Amino acid sequence: MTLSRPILLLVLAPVLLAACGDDDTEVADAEPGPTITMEQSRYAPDSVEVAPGSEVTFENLDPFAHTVTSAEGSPLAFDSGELGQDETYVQTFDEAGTYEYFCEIHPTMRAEVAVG
Ligand SMILES: [Cu+2]
Repeated sequence: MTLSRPILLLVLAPVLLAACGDDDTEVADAEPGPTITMEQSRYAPDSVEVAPGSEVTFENLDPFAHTVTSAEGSPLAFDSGELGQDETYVQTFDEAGTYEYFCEIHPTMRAEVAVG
C-alpha cells in the first residue's frame, strides 16, 4: 500500500512534534543555581560550588558597568559584555571543573565557579 503525501504528513506530524517537545524539556532541565552579585567592585560570593547543569545568575548592583568574562584556562569561554546597574547575565555550567572569571573593566575583580 502506498501513502499519499497528505497522509504521510499526518503520520509524521506527531513524531516531529515530539522531537520539539524533547528540546523544550532539555532547556527546562537546567538547574536554577545561585545568584552572584557585583557590588563595590567585588563578586559576592567570590567562590561558589554548583552541580553540573546549573544556571548561575550574575547581577550588577554597582552604579557603573562590570563584565563577567572567563579567565584564561577556563574550561569554557564566556563573556557577559558590559552589564549596567541592575543588569543580569545567566551562564549555564554543564561540565565539572573550575571556572575562573574576572571583570574586563576592573581586572582585579576575580572569582570562580566550581562545578562538581
Ligand atoms: Cu568591573
